[in-house]
Amino acid sequence: MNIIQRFERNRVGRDFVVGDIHGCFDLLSRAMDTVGFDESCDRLFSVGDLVDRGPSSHEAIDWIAQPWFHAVRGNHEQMAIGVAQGRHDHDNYLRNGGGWFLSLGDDRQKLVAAVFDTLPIAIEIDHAVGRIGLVHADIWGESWDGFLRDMQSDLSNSKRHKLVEVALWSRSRIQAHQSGYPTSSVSDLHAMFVGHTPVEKPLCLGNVVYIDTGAVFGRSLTLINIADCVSAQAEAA
Ligand SMILES: [Mn+2]
Repeated sequence: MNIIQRFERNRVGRDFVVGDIHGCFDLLSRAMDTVGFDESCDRLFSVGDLVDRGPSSHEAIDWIAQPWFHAVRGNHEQMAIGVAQGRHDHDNYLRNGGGWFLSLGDDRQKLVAAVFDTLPIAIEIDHAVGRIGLVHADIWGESWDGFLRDMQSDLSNSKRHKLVEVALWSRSRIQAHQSGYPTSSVSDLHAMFVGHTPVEKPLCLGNVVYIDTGAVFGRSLTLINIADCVSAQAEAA
């Protein structure tokens, strides 16, 4: 399993981050047109959950193949991998919008799952605003470097499984916020972008930015130029 993929600073173009796509690639294309996305120099980073529920999940592997498109793994990609490996319940995946995947032949399922299996748990970007982290749901603990160190250390399978569960499924931080508890920032990063839990508009909890604005539920797809997240944080502070 690929834990972390690191990117050097983009000195020629812009870096964007997009919320959970869930098969709404038509919305993504339109959002990219709006910002004048330039495939020759700009980069697009995704917080995962490219597939399920929406109309065009089958396009995901074509997007992943683009040299300017980089995604972390979401729990929905993980479910597809689990189905192809005989570890995840079909009915459960069907209820979660995986019908498009379940209707593929065995060979095609294995091929698509192998592509999803290349997606890292975390992405780190060196950006002019500072160090940027992406993970689908959250990290364990309050240190980015500590979490990555733990993930890459010599762990038992069950301990690693727990850390992956947090990265792909956790809602603890936002639920604590919704219950009125104070939230803290993640150290070692300027900002950490996450998806997974739909919010009405991008929400900053400390330096953790929630950007799944429910595109597949008829709300909006959030596409952010990372250079603008200096002001986003200032507004939230
Ligand atoms: Mn998710």
